[in-house]
Amino acid sequence: MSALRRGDPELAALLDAEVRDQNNTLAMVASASVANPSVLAAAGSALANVTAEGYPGARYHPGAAHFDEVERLAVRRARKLFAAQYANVQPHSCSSANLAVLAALMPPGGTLLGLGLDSGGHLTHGSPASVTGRHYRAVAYGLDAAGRIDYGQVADLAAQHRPTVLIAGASAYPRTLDFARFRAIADSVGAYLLADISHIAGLVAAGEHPSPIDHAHLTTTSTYKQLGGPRGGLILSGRDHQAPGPDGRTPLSRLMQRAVFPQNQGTPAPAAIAAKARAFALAAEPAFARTAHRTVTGARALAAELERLGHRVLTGGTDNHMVLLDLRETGLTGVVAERALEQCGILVNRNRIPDDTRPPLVTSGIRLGSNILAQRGLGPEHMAQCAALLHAVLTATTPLSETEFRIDPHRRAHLRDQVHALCGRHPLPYAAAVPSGPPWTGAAL
Ligand code: DSN
Repeated sequence: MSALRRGDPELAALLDAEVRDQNNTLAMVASASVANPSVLAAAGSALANVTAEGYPGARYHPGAAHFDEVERLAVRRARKLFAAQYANVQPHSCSSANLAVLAALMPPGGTLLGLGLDSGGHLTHGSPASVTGRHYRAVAYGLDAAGRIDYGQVADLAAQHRPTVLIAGASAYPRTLDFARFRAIADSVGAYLLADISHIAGLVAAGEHPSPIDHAHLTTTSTYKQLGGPRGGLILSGRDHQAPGPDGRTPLSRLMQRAVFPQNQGTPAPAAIAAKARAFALAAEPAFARTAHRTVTGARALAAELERLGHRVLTGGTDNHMVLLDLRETGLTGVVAERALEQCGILVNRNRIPDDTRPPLVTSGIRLGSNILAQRGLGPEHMAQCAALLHAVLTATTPLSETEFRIDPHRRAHLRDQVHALCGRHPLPYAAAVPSGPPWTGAAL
């Protein structure tokens, strides 16, 4: 950063402002976590200068001796962290990992069964907006009346459609996933089970959520949502790593090696792989487990407090880090709530709720997450204050349309000061390294 500040002050000022804003903003985006400075250092290291396709010991370029060792280290650490038999650390994201897995297991036109996007599924689980919904015959399962995954429906749809791949995983689902039950359904129709744990990987690593590794044939995850790692993805496999692929012969682990490179990606990102190695080591430390516990207990307390304040919490609570709010009774849309909160220094994201009639850019709900709160040291004992701030902003917001609103400027400034003060008492680990600069003004002001 010193070199950047000297050589390109314009860019450096923007990056320093980003750190200051992150530090002074209460980020509750459920799909985000904060990377340790040592992870950021690895991600910005000179390994980024290495171009080397292939795998350790079998590259298509010279000069990869250190990268080979780094990739082996990342694989070893990933396997140990998740008690897996197989790991591929090269996917550039979990979406890339999912596309690689699906392409390896199914020809175009094959059938996959995944949680519908409107029920909290992910784009790559068969949404029509993704190639997974266009290249495959995607069937969606959904939720029951209580907002929980309807396992009976999953079993019925599996029996009816005989999918090649069943996906267990979600982007907006606050309850525990029953991987054993998913596997029993997959086995009943001879399907492969893919577990996408992008949102809960940190909880799985820390033992705060049951692990899918030995239930699913393959498990995928992103490395930044909850692991505090770099932008990137990971493929894992447990007891089924040598189970045969669709040809009846090739072990799944070998299939995955080819699926990532050369079938779906070219050159890996060596510095990102180094950063993954660092993040996996940190995630194995006791401090990470303590943070994961705080993440879950904090989310539970936040959900309870928001309910007490009269908000409608989907499923009535949470088992993980995520709290979903149905805003329909408040008169606010998801986008209005998101923008009003951002103006007061709180980051959450708009989210569709089951049977939402509003489009994805508007929505009738918001999704909150406790990952970064817990990383700042904010646990259950702080959630009454966090919920009060959320409540104060939402009740101070007057909707003018589905996308426009008004908040009294004095009230907004007062709330922003309160958020700022809370953040100041619980700073992010790297914030002190950044020179002071103009005070935070709020991105949407
Ligand atoms: N999948 C998106 C989310 O859940 O927010 C971004 O990673």
